[in-house]
Amino acid sequence: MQITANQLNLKKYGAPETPTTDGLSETMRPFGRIPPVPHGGGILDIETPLRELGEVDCTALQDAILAQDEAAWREDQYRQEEFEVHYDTQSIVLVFVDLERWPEMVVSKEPGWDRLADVALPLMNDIISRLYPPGGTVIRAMVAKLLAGKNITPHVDKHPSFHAGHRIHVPITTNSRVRFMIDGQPYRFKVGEAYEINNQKNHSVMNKGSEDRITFIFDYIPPESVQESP
Ligand SMILES: O=C(O)CCC(=O)C(=O)O
Ligand SMILES: [Fe+2]
Repeated sequence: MQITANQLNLKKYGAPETPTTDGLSETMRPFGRIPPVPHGGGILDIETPLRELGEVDCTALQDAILAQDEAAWREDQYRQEEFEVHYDTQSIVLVFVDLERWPEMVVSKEPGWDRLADVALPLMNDIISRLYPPGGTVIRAMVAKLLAGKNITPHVDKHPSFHAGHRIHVPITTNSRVRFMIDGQPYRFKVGEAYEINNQKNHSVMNKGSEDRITFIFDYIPPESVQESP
């Protein structure tokens, strides 16, 4: 699919002069102004704490993430400043949705896009095309590092944008002392597999290990929640 400049609405980095496909496939159209989620709709409940999505090949993304320097991890402080529970994390953000304009979906490219999109897009496309209805929108994509010995305290993701889609986790590094808790149950996520977490249930993460834990996370809104304006 070709995205033209006037379909883009990149608040921070400006629209490109020339039309670009940005490497997107039919399964994803991350940028642009998408009509609002219909009133009373847009709530998606996966009705289970966790869905195991099976094996994925994350080696290229893993290599690219592990090659990032300290500056990349410090470039974007928004998540840890805005969300208290993420205080002990660092992130590299590729795509983010403007929370203030929700339910209008204004999605922007963030600095992590240029760093990681070439390897993150094929992985997202693979997962979406195999497991979810195509033609929706990725509204967030980021790499989240939970520092050694630190926690993400129990919370429910509150903003309505967190309830409109699927939150997918792809572990990049972990250790035997990392636990992901959802609705009171502990889980150990494996590198080489992907998971969908139910972020409407109480969840938290503990990293009691001596190594940082790194996960690639993206939010996919399927097309049923994205209705065209009349
Ligand atoms: O594992 C993480 O870094 C984030 C976990 C979380 O709170 C979420 O995905 O909503
Ligand atoms: Fe969360």
